[in-house]
Amino acid sequence: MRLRTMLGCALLALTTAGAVQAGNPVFPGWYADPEAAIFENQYWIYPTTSLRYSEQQGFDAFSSPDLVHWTKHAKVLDIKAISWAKKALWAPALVNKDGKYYFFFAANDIQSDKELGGIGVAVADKPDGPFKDLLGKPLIGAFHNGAQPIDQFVFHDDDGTWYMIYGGWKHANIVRLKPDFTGVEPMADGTVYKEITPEKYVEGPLMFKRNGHYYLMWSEGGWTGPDYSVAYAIADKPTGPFKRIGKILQQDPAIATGAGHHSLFHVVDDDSWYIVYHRHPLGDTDGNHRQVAIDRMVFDKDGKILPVKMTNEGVPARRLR
Ligand code: FUB
Repeated sequence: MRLRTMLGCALLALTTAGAVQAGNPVFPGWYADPEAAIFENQYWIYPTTSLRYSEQQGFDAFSSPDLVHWTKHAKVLDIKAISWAKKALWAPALVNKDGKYYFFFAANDIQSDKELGGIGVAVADKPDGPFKDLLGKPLIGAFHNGAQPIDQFVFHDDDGTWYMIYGGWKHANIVRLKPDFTGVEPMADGTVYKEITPEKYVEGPLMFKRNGHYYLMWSEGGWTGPDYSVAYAIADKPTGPFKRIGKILQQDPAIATGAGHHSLFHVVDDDSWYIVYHRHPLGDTDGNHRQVAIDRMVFDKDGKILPVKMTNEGVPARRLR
């Protein structure tokens, strides 16, 4: 049995053992594509506002000291700060570099190279903004290898290289970012936009490195429906080749549907991993009714990711040291 209570912004759950848990969804509201980041000893989540495209006019952020108590930071990036953006602000990707916070986003949902839009980048001095457009134009404003310029993820390799993995419309590219994030530059073999699309890939890529191996994760299926899900592959290089291993997150008829477009918290103290993702409430067929949830992600002894068990309880309180 669990008791639910509203405390501040967070919907909390008390287990019979008395432990405080987040409860899923972790904060109220329709939000999607959550980006998880750890900044200034706090957990941060930067989601897409899951509204009609014309109403997606800014990004809120959420911070927490313990994965349970969340504080909302409204409109940390406002569309008014991006002269070329009109609608469809999607899928944040955040990094901290040299004391500045960089907020990569997609805007305008462009359908061809004739339209203005794509992936942009904004910068701020603090994780809660206010973020200002860095370039005054898209960083990637055209289709390459068939990939719609959306759903960017920024990966910092341990050799110091900054990569961006991105792409909608069933194509994923990897690019090497200039160190000041003002553009892209060729990789060692001269390629600028390298396609790394794995089997069944749709959108929402993410990369991390663990024990010397590069993991590529992505979403499959359609984001408005119940079959949206997350799969992964492992390679020896960030540029692949990536051979699909299988799904690790998908709908559960007892919990929620359409679980996908995720990111990860990695707590290095004890090498624990949390998957932050969006999902639809059971029985709700409105494609924009997406909510952010957190559950544990676990590896087996061989480094394979075990299937994620979605929960209503969420995860126990976990402070950063
Ligand atoms: O939220 C807008 C779009 O929905 C994202 O860019 C896709 O990945 C899907 O989650």
